[in-house]
Amino acid sequence: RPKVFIAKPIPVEVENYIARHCDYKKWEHEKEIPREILLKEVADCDGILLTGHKIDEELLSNAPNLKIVSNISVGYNNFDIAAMKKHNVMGTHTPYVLDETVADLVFGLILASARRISELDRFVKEGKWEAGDDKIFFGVDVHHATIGIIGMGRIGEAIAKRAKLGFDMNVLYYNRTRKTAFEEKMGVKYRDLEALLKESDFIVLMTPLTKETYHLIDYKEFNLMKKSAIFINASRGQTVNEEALIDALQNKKILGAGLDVFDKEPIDPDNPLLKMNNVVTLPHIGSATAKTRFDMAMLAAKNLVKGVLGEVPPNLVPELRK
Ligand code: 8YV
Repeated sequence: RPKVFIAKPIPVEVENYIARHCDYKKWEHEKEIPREILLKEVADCDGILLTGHKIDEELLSNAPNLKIVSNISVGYNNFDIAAMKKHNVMGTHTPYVLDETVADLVFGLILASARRISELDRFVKEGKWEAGDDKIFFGVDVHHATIGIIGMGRIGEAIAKRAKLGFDMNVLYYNRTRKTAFEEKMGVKYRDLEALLKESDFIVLMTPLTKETYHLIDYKEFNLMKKSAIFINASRGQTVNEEALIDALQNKKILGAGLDVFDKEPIDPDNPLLKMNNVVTLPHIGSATAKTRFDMAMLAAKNLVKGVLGEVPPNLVPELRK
């Protein structure tokens, strides 16, 4: 039977599925597995199930039997694709099952930022609410505003649908490739990045992290945004230059931000973003509902089992398809 290593806790049903096909060992603790232990555990494995751990030359040359790394996540910027090709190791991710859940969270960030929900929740709980002029609570409208979505993949489309059908927004998008069928179906409009940044009230970054999208949003891009713009990121922290974001917020180049992801996660407690009332911060919870995380783990397990049995798994990442 193939040998696999499960590098993070998963639901028991998913573990039972793996047990039907493989011998396995697992990391059972909530705290992340230390790198040295991971390296040791995978040395004789045919497959690994994990989320976000770096898959690089060091790990791959340490695991000569490895056939597949199955990521429980849609993003796979933890894969060194060149090294995986060299070692002939397959890599899979979990598309589709989290799209709607992440899109919901993006709208949570949009609403929380625009209507200052987190800030005013703290205000009420701190006993500061007094009768009188309530102008101090004013926010900005989401409905009918212009939203610019950068990265019109599966999740981008789910956000666009909510924006259009739920909030009657003017929806702009920027993407590597134009999606004309989706434009026609949903009434969304393509813009180049510069035009999108200039026109949008809400700018949503929803692109995978690649060499091309690293620091896609930098000083120059923040300078193009409206002073009233709200910036939302639920993709990866490194798609934006965090120093430029902090500068834009400190110097009032934009109105606010809603952030689920950061340059360094967990974020340093002394990061200036944590001191700003106009910034909503979340601990990378885009896909974090029990159902969606279950579906992601099960999909990843199915990919893993296919891979260790020598078959082509359904969600092989595009860069590793033959
Ligand atoms: C993570 C994500 O997988 O899917 C992704 O790309 O960023 C998340 O869903 C999640 O943080 C796993 O714990």
